[in-house]
Amino acid sequence: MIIATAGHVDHGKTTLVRALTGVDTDRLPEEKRRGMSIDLGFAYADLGGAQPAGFVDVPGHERFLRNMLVGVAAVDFALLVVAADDGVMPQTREHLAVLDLLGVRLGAVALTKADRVDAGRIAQAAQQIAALLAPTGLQGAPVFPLAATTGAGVEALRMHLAQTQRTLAARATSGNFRLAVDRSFTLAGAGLVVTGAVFSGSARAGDALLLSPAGVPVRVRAIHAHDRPAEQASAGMRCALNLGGDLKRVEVGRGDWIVAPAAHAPTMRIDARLRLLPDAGQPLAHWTPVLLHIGAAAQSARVALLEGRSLAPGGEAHVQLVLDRPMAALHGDRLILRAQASQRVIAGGVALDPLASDRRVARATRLARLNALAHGDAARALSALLATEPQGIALDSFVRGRNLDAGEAGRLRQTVDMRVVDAHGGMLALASQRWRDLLSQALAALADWHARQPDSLGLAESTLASRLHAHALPGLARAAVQELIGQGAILREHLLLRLPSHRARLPAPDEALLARIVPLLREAGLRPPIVGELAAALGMERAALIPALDRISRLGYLQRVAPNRYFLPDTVEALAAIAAELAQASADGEFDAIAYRNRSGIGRNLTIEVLEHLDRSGYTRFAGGRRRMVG
Ligand SMILES: Nc1nc2c(ncn2[C@@H]2O[C@H](COP(=O)(O)OP(=O)(O)O)[C@@H](O)[C@H]2O)c(=O)[nH]1
Ligand SMILES: [Mg+2]
Repeated sequence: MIIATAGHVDHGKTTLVRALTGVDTDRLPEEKRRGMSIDLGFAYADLGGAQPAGFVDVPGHERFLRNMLVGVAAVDFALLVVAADDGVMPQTREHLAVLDLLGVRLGAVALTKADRVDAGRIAQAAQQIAALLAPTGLQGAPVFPLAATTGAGVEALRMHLAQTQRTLAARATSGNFRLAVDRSFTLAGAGLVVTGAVFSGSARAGDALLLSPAGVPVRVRAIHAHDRPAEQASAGMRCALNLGGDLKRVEVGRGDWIVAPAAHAPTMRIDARLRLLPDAGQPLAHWTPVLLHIGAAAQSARVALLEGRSLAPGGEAHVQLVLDRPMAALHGDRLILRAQASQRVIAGGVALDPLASDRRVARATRLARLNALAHGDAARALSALLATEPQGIALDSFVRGRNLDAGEAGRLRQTVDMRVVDAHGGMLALASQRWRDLLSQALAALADWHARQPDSLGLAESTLASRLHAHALPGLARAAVQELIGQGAILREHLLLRLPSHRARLPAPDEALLARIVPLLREAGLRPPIVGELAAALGMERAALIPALDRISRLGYLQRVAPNRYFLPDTVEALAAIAAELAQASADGEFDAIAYRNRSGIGRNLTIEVLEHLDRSGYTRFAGGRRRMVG
């Protein structure tokens, strides 16, 4: 269990932590001199649980709010400290607002300096505090009047903490490992040590992790959890990791994350649900500059409003946070915003889409998307998302943004009624119904073609793909066609697709002519005769042959590769196979025309014509004097 203090400066936070743990957390010389906490203090105390409880003592002075925000970023329990003589003060309110925005629901109030006031004042202060807590997540938290300097009343608080620790369920270690670094230092003989709270997952000595958002590989050498050597660092613990790796050229410190590679997702745009505090002062305008805090990190950002022209104090809205440099964030991360001018906390919320796009999408679509993402359960979120995205969802980035580990991602694929397609270098998830629609569209488009062009053998794959309502993603249309071919619902003959029931018929004279042409072309192998030679062999006029060849080609029985030369579809496929072999055999997957000429033996001029035909037919792509296979 991690417990953090909160409250106004001089109300007795540090004194209380010392009374509970025996540790003076004001360890900096400047803190000693000024008698005031500046940075975070850490202490551990055995409350009788399986593990010591971790205490984070935060500074109360408004100038050190940045440090306070780091201290409370990952707490199970908030200890709000209010001096009985002063009562509620500005940082009492501000710290409470922060705890509320972070979603902290477990806590207690220490009413300190009870030795300085009478019972009437204690009752009055307790009442004031209860009213302050009422609209927050800490509503009804118990109040413990005490004097930390004498120890009076401290035992009751300690027993309450021990009782809470016993009943607090161990935090689920789901997700991939993430630790928010709040300190780093070098230990003689050991090297770099970072400390911080583990937000999710677990790690063991020997694990290969990443420094995020920088992306530098590190290795865990040793682990301390709650001040003791440990096998494992798990969610809900404060840990120190001794790290190895090539860390000479990088600075590691507060605000960095140490994460499992699967949780590394630096981002420049975060879509979030935001709540503006009732006492934020003024409405939040579009493009307001802010300081954004996530975990132990803070950096400047702009708030782009996704709904409405401005957000009124006390209101909630979807926003996009636009960053000036990459930040590590994942779905569900709590965020706090401070006004850049006043440095005051003005708003907070939760990250919904950490890998948000800058694509301009219709407002309604975008809001539907964010509402889908707001589901706490990943399977429900994905199902809702699939309903809003007919072109599919990039499954890998959903899984990464949601911080699902391999097991969770596997279960997701089993639970959600979806079809996952390998399209264009990534896994695309589609609602099952949408996939079935796509398949029936393909069959309908083909049937329609056959009805209109009964003489044609069929449709080229690219033409069929362009007739599906999935133009934005050619890979998706191709996957649908492949699936139908695999099922036998569509046949591929030569380069053309047709329904199994379709039998194309040429007009009788053309059919008779084709029957004489096929053997002549076949006999010529990879290098069919030019039209003049073909006409001579058939005993026909060249001028009469050309229109017949064009008619036959339009229906797919021949292919016009060059103005003067017609090929059998089989021959074109054989020529494409040669291209594929050359590409396969070359290190970079590319080949040039000379290699093709040498391999095919069809001569220089015909090589160029054939290769250009393969480009046009979608077999190959030409760039920089070389070709590679498509798909
Ligand atoms: N009389 C009395 N003084 C206290 C009590 N708790 C703290 N103090 C004094 O209040 C001053 C500020 O305490 P400190 O713990 O530094 O406050 P923080 O700024 O909230 O950490 C110190 O001089 C403490 O000795 C208490 O319960 N009774
Ligand atoms: Mg202090």
